[in-house]
Amino acid sequence: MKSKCNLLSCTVSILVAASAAAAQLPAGFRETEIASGLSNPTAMEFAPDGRLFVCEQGGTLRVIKNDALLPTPFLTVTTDPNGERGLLGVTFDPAFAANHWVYIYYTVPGSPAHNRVSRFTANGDVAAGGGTNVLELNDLSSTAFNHNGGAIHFGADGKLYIGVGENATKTNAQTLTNLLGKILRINADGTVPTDNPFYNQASGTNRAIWALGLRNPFTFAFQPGTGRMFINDVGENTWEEINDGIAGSNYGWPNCEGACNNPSFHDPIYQYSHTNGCAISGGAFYNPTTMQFPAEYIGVYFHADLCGGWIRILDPENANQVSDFATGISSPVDVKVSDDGFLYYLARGGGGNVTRVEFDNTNTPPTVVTLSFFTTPPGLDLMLDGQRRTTPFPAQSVVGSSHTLSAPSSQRVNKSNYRFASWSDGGAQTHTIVTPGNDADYSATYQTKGRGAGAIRQ
Ligand SMILES: [Ca+2]
Repeated sequence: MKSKCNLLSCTVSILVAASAAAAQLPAGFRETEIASGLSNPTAMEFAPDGRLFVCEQGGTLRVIKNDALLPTPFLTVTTDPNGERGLLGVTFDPAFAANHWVYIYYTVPGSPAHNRVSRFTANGDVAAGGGTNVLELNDLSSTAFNHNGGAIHFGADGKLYIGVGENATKTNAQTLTNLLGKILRINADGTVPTDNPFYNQASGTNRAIWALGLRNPFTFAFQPGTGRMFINDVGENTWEEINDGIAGSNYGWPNCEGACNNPSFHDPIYQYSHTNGCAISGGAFYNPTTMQFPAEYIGVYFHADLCGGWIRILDPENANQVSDFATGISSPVDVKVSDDGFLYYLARGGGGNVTRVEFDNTNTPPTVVTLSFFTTPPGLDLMLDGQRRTTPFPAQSVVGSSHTLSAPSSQRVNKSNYRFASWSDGGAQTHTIVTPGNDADYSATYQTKGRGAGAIRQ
């Protein structure tokens, strides 16, 4: 599918046929739908306090608190929701706990319309008062409603980074005279840091340009701990890109889509073709405060594709190798990892929902059963894994594990001599048992030897 089908508007047709069927996940993982009925959701972000904020394209910012979608929006802005425009991004000030500042990216309606970053102050679960405009972006085309970007996140340097699309005018991506087709970097108050890479080449607001040559950086992410940045750039006809976010980089659009081996441009660290999807649409590193997934997931980069309906993982520690994670998701637009170690995905299809993926570690510990060992007559000894023990005795054992069980040939107890005769399970005198799924008994029958009726003569 070609992405001339726009990033968000393309999903309208998908949405019609969508159902909220569960995703297919790797063994050991399960998922739970946390919220549904979200209207054309576009992006989500966790507040430092664990609440999950979700943007609806039409201008409402919703709050999911304690696994419940609150009926009252955090805020509603008047926006232009045509095509890929609308409320497209949300993030939280690094000092949110103290200042309660929430930032959004949305399209201000008008002739022409333009995109804006605005800051609101939280009062509990709703915004108190109106917004403070932090950054006004360039006027948008009156005919092209696509390629708006919209992702906003704070870097480890405390600066606000903003992904801006080229609004379907390809040349925008290569000029330092506007903010379109770029990653921007600003201070939280909207001023431009003087150490920005093009500060001395660009003028005015364009000094906010931090990287260029992008088509539609709809999503990007910072890795907790390292501060490393991955930028997802939505391609046109062939390639979806994951790019290493490096100050001053030119990522090549429109001179190239995907890798082009031109030293003027930074090639993507990974690209996939449109045989696998149509638009890369969400990124999150798995570096939570509390690990919930198995150790091999530490540091991987979850990313999704809108039309492919999948989430895959890229492993930066393993040569950027990519492997499957989830499939069967109806138009995923964002993925996030919570501090407590769960993966959340935001799906535009299926009526608009947020789903949490958990690793089902309750089934992971090996199952233990009790094996009980007896002799007839009771009180004789047996050898379990080389240790001689007097019957009867129990032993805890992991299902499926092996043990060596042996009955001494002859034993003398209370002045009587006994000789091994048989095992209850039919095994040889020394044999291997594999622990079954349930508690089990093993009994050795001995016969007396020497004098007495029924004794075996030596
Ligand atoms: Ca590129």
